[in-house]
Amino acid sequence: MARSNDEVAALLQEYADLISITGGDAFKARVYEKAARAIGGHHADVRDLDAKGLREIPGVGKSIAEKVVEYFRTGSICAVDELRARIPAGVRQLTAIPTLGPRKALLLYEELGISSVDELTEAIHAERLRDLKGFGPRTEENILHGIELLHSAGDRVLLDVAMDLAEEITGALAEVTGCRRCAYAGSLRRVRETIGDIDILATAEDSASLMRAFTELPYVTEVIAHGGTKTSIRTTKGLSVDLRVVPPDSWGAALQYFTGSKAHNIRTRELAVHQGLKLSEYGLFDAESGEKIVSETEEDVYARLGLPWIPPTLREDRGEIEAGLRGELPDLVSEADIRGDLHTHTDLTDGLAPLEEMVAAAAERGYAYYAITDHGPNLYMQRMTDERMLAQRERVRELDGYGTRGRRGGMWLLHGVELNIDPDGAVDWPEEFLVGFDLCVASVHSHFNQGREAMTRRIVRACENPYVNIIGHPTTRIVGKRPGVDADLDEIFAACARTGTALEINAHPHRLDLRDEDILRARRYGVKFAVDSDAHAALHLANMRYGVGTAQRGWLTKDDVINTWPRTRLKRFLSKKEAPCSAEAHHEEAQLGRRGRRR
Ligand code: DGT
Ligand code: CA
Ligand code: CA
Ligand code: ZN
Repeated sequence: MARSNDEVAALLQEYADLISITGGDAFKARVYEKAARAIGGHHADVRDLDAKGLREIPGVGKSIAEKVVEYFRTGSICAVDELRARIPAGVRQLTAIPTLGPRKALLLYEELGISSVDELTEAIHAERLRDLKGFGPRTEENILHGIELLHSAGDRVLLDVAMDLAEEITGALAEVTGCRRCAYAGSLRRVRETIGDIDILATAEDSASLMRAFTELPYVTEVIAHGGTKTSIRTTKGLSVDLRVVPPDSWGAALQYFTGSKAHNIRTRELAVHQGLKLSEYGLFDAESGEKIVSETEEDVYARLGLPWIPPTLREDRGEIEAGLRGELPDLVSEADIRGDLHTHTDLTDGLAPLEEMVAAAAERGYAYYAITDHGPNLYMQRMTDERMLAQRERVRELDGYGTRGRRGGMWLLHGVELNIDPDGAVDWPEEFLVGFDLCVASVHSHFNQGREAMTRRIVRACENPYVNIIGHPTTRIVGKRPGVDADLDEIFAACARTGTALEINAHPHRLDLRDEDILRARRYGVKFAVDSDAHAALHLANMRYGVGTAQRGWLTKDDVINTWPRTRLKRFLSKKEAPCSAEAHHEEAQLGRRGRRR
């Protein structure tokens, strides 16, 4: 894992933002933005590269390479510091509002002297923005919404940021002499989309050495509390981490308690009371005698409560207790069930890696099939043409069966596309051209603010296209940054079920779209799902785990997720839409399914 790549990427992105805010060269800002993405997605740790090695990364030129080297030598980049100094802190605070661009932020500062989010809220309510060029009532509404998002995101961080840190910490603590067990709990173990703080649990002979090692980790910026059973630190990412050390015979009870959620715990505690037990962070006890009951594993704890072990991703008090008591917990899809990835990019459009590299990385993950879905021509700046797409198809066909040696059959490569759903619901190519693809993902990439009815119609129409197999990142939300589109999701779910179109669960930690609550709803319509990485670099294929976690939070089983299916079943799913009178054929298949095949 290359944490330094993320650091450098964040710094270059900030530089790009600063260039925009200061009214600098827009082209230059884009160059830095692109380099930030390339470095963030680069497979090797950039800390280990010299200027020459850095320049081999696509989009990284001489001056960027020098800045990166400077960063590792001195801990900062002079040019970034200079621009930082030119921007009042208040303006930078304004740009944290997801729906407010850098230019507007600067304008607000220069014209109205607004230099904080609170001042901006006040100014909007006092209608002081009305006289500014480019600020209509619509903009005001957008900004207010952005402020709301900013506040609701609070200090929470994205799932992958917390996961990387937690794995590093548990890895380091497991090395400390005397550490017997060490694991992360809390919202992270439940795979929530954002994480407030990391909760780590350990058992050890001697808690003192573990606690000391914890406070001495290199990325600790502050020790908030230091004790024998609980220590809290803050890290360079601003994220806090709690470490609790418990006796080995309380491990199960403690892990259950600190995994939460709080709502789930309240229910399990009620069950305990009914059994004459007491369940707390200190362990499981007999309520009458106060005697501690050995609870080395979570299975022990749940069994004492009359429940099967409940997967952490279900522990939100959304019916899992009732289902457990009835013995009807879903057999959740797991990462090991995933046989392939159906939405990925290459450097033919905005991906960073060439086709061969992506395919090799997919084979490395043991996939049985893999779809390449670069953008169609309607997405601006992607420069896609029929010829380029067909040339890519040739190369995909040549690679089909990749990795045959030493393995049965090799990998089935699907040549697909990510189509752009235009404001009317039409897509990039006519049917004659679409028929040549093995699979079509279709996604909304622009015009996010259409009205509810138009947006619903737009997506439903895409579902009705006989060549569209998957709706990519269906709501287009960006976690903590952009709300999902306003559409009648129920109508879309029904359309997906009716037309045999799968809904994507985009696994990128910035997206996680559909999100858990939407999945729970969609599932009731009998919709099928595709959990996809939407990888733009080989490294991103590993984001699959976050998509699977989200699918689990939506209670999905293998049968619900098309990319767990064997090839033949997937092939049938992808082709049946194209059959004439597909709706009827569909209906017929459903009937047959119910009655069993007669022949
Ligand atoms: P976060 O950190 O906001 O992302 O969410 P969590 O779920 O990790 O919450 P956190 O860190 O405050 O606490 C970790 C777990 O400890 C939580 O999931 C359940 C348990 N817990 C904390 N406070 C309470 C409480 O007041 N009652 C009960 N029953 N459990 C609690
Ligand atoms: Ca937590
Ligand atoms: Ca906590
Ligand atoms: Zn994509």
